[in-house]
Amino acid sequence: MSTPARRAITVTLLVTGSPAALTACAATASRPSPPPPAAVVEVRDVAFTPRVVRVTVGQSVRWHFDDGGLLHGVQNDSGERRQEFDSGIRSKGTYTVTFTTTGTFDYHCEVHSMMMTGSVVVTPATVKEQP
Ligand SMILES: [Cu+2]
Repeated sequence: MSTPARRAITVTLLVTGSPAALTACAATASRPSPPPPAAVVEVRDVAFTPRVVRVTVGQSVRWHFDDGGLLHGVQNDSGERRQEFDSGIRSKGTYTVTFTTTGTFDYHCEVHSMMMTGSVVVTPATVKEQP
């Protein structure tokens, strides 16, 4: 049973890969904290707010579930295979996705698929200047 130990080593190498992460680890000596999300979507009042968010490739979107105990989810629409995501059904907490490819990614709440929909628009990290 060497798998857990090997996994721990892999995680450590990833964390210490960046000087900033190394500093953070030395200061807190706890779990690494990911960079802040570029956009936050509130899951409240049986809606996603804002309904459309825009980020660039490599940035992340965080959904914050806070609807008085109502169960919701964040699931990418079927047919989209380039960036799949699924928060599961939940009533609180956060769910974060880092988008690694450009495009418009439509999603819905599995519980209220007719009422709760949203989109993440991912644009290139560097926009070419027009000639
Ligand atoms: Cu819902």
